[in-house]
Amino acid sequence: MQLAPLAVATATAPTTSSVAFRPISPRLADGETSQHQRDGSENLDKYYGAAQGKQGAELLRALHLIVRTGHVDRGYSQARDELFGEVADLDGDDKVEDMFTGELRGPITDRKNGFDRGFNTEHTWPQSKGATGIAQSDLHHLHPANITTNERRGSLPYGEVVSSDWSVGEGARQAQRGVDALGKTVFEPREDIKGDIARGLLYFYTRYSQSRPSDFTLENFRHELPTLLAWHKQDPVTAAERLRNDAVQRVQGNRNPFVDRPEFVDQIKFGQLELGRG
Ligand SMILES: [Ca+2]
Ligand SMILES: [Ca+2]
Repeated sequence: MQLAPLAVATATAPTTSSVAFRPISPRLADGETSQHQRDGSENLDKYYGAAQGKQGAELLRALHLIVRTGHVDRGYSQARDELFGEVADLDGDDKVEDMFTGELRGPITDRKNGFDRGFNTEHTWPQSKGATGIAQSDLHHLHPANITTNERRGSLPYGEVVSSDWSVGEGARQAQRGVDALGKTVFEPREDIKGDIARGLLYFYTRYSQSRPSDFTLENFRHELPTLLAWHKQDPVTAAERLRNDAVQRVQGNRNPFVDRPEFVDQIKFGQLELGRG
């Protein structure tokens, strides 16, 4: 089903901006729980109130309005500093993981010393495929990454490699490039990040597929979607991912619904959506 034009739905935008998320310490103490756990479900029930009882494209549109409400563009430089200094270092030990293999490096406290230690910022939805403007600095789909590995990924779709031509790391922490079962060149990261990537990309589609930043294309997403739905199940949401969602919300003012409510993925029925042009 085709989504209704955004302008129609805007008039009935939910009042999600009135839901206050209590700011918490940027550095979490040992054993400190996420806001999700600490506040119970009441705040999240309010945040997702307009999505209640909806399914399919209707649910997708409700979530689009929810996640764009209150979303502030901090700018790309500031966003990357927040990424390296806080969002990717919630335990505050100044060590940051390469998203692709889980390799830890430090001390890293901002994008500059991250770069000095060989890490830059991976856009899981590539900049060349539409991560531009506010989407370029949207932390829900950004992760610190080893610069060399990130170059190998380039703007390839994510997928399951069946025949590899390049790899780094071992076992469950291996990242590799190669062809998938359909013969397309894809990039496969370590196991533990697969669900995180899936939820980030499903968020990106929900957030931007109607507003369509410049260069926006569904070229990768169309190919990735079946894999992302599998990865979402295979690597379910962890406490660390919920903490990250809280941290991103503190920085830019919106949340990833698929981290808070993993069941939304099934309820939207992504596989049955008409993804639209591009
Ligand atoms: Ca850390
Ligand atoms: Ca994970």
